[in-house]
Amino acid sequence: MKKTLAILLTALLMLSAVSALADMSDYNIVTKADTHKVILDTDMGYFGDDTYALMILLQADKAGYLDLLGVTSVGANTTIAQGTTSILNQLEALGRGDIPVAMGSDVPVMGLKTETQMAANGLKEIRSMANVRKFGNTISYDNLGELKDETWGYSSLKPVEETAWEFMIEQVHKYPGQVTIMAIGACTNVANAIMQDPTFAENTAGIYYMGGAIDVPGNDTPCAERNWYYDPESVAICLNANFPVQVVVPHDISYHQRLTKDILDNILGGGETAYTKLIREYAYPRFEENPELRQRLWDAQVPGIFLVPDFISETDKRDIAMVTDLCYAYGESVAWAEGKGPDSSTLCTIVYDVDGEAYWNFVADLLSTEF
Ligand SMILES: [Ca+2]
Repeated sequence: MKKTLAILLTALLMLSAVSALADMSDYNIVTKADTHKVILDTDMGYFGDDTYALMILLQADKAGYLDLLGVTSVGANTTIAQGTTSILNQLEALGRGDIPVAMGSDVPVMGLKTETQMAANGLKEIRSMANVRKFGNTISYDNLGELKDETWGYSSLKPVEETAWEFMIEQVHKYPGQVTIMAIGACTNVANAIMQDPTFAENTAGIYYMGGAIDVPGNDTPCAERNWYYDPESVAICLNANFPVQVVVPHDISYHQRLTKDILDNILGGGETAYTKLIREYAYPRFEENPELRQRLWDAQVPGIFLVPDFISETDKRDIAMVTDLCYAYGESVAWAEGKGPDSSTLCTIVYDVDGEAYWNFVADLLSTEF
């Protein structure tokens, strides 16, 4: 009798596992781990859009949809020290200490502009720039001083010895033609990789950026979006490098894609996983307190359109160039119709929007499934 019950229970468990996976088979996932490797280059915080991008990649890695080779920290929204700590803490909380973390740079390739230079051109000094200027090398990922996040503290995980760009170069040559860089912070690390190794870009599978403001005003200045404003020269270096593919998810997408309580309810309504547990603990309370909250999303769309390009609802090819002259337009991504840009511009695929409902149903299924 006991044996029959055990068989029955096993059969039921298998059935539920199959049905969980069957949900995923509804999606047209075009990538697989054998051939699609990813490095996430991120200005990570806690439960901003970078966290969702990381979670999607970790689960896609676990499911065999792609191979997440590592996560690298870069400037833009945060300092390297803070960003590295955030990556390590969240990887540890999600039980993914197996993913290598490499530290990059929060100092733009041409250095930070001086306060005088910025003021003279009406340019805004954002908080992370001020923090890099103020704290510089006095902080590290395991000693953040007054920038320490008291809720999270420090992780027991450690970054690897290599710099972010050394890690990128090494991995790209290990898997030529297979590694996609997802640059969801400033482009400093990627530019450093390009400058250190002239064959770097051509040996990748391509680059997906979150950056630039195409048909909308910037969010740091009227001209410039945060990630690309932080280090415009690095963006120019990347755009001019010979990546086989350049895909841009610009600031424009955040006008359409917002995280809502309904979306989180949908994610939390599925099976319980390390991901849903963390979301319930750290993300959900803000939405419970204010059910009308609509959190802007930028980076969170990047991994999903890589896995399932069918989610893309509005796209275009444009010639893009970056303004690096020190003037009011510093950091502006200028875009022309295909073939109409100057010689120094680069043809990029722009993703303005996704089918949000399908996208977040996918994320809910992905994050609430045990793979
Ligand atoms: Ca980011």
